[in-house]
Amino acid sequence: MARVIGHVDLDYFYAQVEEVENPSIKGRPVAVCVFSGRSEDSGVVSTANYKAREFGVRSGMPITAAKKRLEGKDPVIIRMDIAKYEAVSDRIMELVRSHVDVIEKAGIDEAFFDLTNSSQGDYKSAAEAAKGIKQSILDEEHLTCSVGIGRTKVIAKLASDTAKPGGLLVVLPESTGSFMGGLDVARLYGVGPKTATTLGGLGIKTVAELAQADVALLDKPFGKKLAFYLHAAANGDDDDPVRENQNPTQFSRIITLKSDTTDPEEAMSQLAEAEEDLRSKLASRETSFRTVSAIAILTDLSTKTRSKTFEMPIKDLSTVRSALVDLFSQMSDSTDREFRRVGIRVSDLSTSPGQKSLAEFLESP
Ligand code: TTP
Ligand code: CA
Repeated sequence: MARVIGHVDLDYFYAQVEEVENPSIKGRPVAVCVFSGRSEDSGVVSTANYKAREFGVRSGMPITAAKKRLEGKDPVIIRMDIAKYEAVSDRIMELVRSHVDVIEKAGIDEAFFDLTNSSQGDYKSAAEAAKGIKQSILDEEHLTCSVGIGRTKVIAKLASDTAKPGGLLVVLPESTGSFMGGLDVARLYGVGPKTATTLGGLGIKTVAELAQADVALLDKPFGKKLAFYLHAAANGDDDDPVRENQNPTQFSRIITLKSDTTDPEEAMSQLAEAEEDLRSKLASRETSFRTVSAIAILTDLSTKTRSKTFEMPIKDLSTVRSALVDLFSQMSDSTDREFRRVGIRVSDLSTSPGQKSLAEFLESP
């Protein structure tokens, strides 16, 4: 049976999350920036929405350069808030997980997935599943993404890149050669600028040229392992499987409150479903945590977190509910603003079956 591999990648991720949170900025050029704090505008652009890209703003560009390009264009310059994007990322990964056989997170806004079993190798049914993924990310998070499907990770990633922004591209196994052949080798997954330059030196510029190259020719500059991978990748034959990420470092859930509040108890009561979700996730993986954090996104959209670390690993989230209420109280005491969204994060994870929960530990003689 042909393998059916997918790749999903969110469009202009950090900037799109900011647009969703504040729709009034849509249509204006948006740059999400990391301010280094050295001087007022020192730092770089993390990402920009497509409107800002039209004016030449790119990831990695100094903030001063981006501001110059956006002068008079009614720009929105936003401070990067990684905790917020991580929380959205976690929710999206869980959403995708519910549609696929296996998922491998490959970055904050991208993942590979395997649909071989559930589609029985049928690309039509895989295309329907991909549409379902796109639609549920749009319904639940109001975010657009690009999805690619093919028989390897390399093909799937190339397909999602090609479909960007907002598209879906299914590369049938029999169309692999015609899809990939003409592309620049630099677009292959795992080929960075250095590898591309070395390949160029060997007269190899397109994927088709790499596919037809003698592997022995590639051995010398790249070593056997990379040479083999490059050749197989160009032929659409690499067999790298989609692997579940074994060791997540944290789990979190964030919700939007029905109305803004400063009341910690109210925040916790609206978090009940999210808390249950986290609790069952920890239980199903036999995972304990040592640190619990309360997350609040305030009415000015700033994100605050407060954490507490315990000496013993905790198995059951419900035993730390009062600690969470305390953390939310400390946050509401430290600001005049109300909570707009709230969340819970558990981290310092450990997995060892048979571990005692805090309650069991306290009750044991
Ligand atoms: P990308 O997927 O590379 O970019 P993107 O999602 O902003 O845009 P595209 O529509 O082209 O996919 O990166 C994902 C996020 O990672 C991005 O939103 C911000 C962050 N990032 C940085 O912080 N610095 C960088 O140099 C790059 C490339 C990305
Ligand atoms: Ca992206």
